[in-house]
Amino acid sequence: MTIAISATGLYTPPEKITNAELVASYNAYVDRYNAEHAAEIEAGALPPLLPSSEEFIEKASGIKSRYVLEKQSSLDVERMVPDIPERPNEQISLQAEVSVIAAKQALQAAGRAANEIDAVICSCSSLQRPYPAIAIEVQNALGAGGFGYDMNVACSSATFAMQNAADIVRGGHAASALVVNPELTTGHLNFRDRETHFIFGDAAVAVLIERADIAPPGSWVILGSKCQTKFSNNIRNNFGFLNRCAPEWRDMPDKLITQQGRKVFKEVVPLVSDIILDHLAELELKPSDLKRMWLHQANSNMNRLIAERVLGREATQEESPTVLDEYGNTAGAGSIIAFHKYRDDLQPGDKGLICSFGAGYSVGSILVQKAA
Ligand code: CO8
Repeated sequence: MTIAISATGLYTPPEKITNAELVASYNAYVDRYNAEHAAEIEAGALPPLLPSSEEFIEKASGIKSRYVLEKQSSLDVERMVPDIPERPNEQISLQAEVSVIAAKQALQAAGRAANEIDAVICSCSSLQRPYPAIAIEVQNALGAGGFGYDMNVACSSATFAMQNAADIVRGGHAASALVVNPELTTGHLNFRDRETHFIFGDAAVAVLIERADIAPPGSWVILGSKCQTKFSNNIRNNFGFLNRCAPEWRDMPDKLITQQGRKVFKEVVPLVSDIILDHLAELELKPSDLKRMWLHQANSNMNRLIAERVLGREATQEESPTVLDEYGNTAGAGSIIAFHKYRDDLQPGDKGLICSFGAGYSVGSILVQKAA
């Protein structure tokens, strides 16, 4: 059975933080910390905090700004955490709300009514609660049928869920399956950490996966998908339900995202490019068959190297589009935002690659072809 991506949707939060604003806030925090600990620093008992820099951020990552759910408190030196009030159980949860916005866009683009959806998967790097599943809340809010469940594969959440959705449709359990990926990353970002404070932004995406025979014109046939994982501690977040059983460690920085960025960079570039080349070979495709690569949006230098290893030459911006400069790293949503924004100019028969990579490590590669 042939499976297709019928449509996508994107929720972009209304507020944006530029590198200049982010660095000004972080450096004000550093000045205050160093002044407060001047005696210990002077005595050599405590290292001073070092300032962050706009030049470093743009050169090292390619990020110029990011959209966020809540800007003021994230930048407020007194707080440096977004202010997101808890909602009563009777109100739709935030992750379900942003998922529904993205999902409605995808349904409208496909001309599909919500009650024609038979499965909803909510997949993202941080879920706001264990249960009831956000996916079931989205299913209910949309008026979709069938079943829903949540999953988490960090930055590969969307692509792994797309493979699940395609398998559900291929197995005859659904004709239309919806994947939502609400990445509210700033809730788990340490704005007081120089190494990571600039990396992440918030966004939500939705992808509608269907039997190709019912998909609308201009959909994208899935030629194949390949998911691979390899254990690594280099990107880690120790937040979880057992934290309350060891309360002395509950608010430590390891309960937010931490990473060894340089190690990740060095290990993930060859891992991802080899998986893409293997995937192409398995489907008897050549790198030159790819008109476009919608790569995970973590680091523009990483993407340049991966594209170069795959194509055997440097890729143009058109061949490997970037949204990272505007959105920052939106975890699982990055490659889908690129696919959402940069695909309309391609022609029927054109082939492309959606590829995510991140914590786990995890890599999700999906080869697609534009249908007539
Ligand atoms: N400002 C100024 N200087 C800085 C800063 C800063 N903010 N940060 C570090 N430096 C300094 C360092 O101290 C170092 O100085 P020195 O040379 O004197 O020691 C120098 O700059 C170089 O530091 P690095 O080697 O760390 O710099 P890199 O060039 O490696 O760039 C990056 C750092 C940008 C982090 C880069 O390594 C990178 O992007 N790596 C890949 C990371 C990646 O792909 N991660 C995937 C994460 S996505 C995922 O799966 C997580 C999902 C969960 C998301 C939700 C959570 C919120």
